Amino acid sequence: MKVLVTGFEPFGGEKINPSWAAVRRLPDEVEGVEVIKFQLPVTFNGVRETLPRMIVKEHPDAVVLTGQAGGRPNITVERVAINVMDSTMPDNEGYKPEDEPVFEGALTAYFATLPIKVIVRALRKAKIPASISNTAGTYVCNAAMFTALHTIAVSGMDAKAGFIHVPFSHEQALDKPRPSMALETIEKALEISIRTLIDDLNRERI
Ligand code: PCA
Repeated sequence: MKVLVTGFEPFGGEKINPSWAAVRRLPDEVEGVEVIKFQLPVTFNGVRETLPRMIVKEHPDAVVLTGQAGGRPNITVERVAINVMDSTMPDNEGYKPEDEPVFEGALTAYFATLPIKVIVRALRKAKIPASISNTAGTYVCNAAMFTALHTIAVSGMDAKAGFIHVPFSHEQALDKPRPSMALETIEKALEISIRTLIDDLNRERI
């Protein structure tokens, strides 16, 4: 089995993005499952071009996308991606879409196909604050989640996909009064999420 895990490059004037900073430190193999790590650009066009190519090429059993949700105090596992790009903050290419679809003619929304509640329970059992989020926003993270779920749906693949948002790291919060989490904890949270997902896939396939 193979799991594709992505994080994002920095954006919004930050020097790091804790999602990629944590993903790049993950092991290359978890419970005998290959972990492919990939850094995504924070651009609406970049994710819509890169992700479908990666998913079709790697043909993973699951896709775990991660991104920074600055201001959120805990790990949030997203429930839904919507077919909208709407942003007042430009992406890293200066693009600021208003009320545009991620993919013209596609469904209004896709639910995550990861076992989101099982993941949240596993994180909380490990004493890591985590909850379900019912919105991934309308910026690049939502577009990436929508793109992954749409790609899997239209190509008829049997892969699970979803998105995990992580807070600012302590290092990022040094100069601003915002909630933050240790990068080590974020990394541990992602590893637990991947383990939980693999256990779930194994159970389903017995
Ligand atoms: N967070 C942004 C995009 C990239 C990232 O890490 C978001 O939540 O949309």
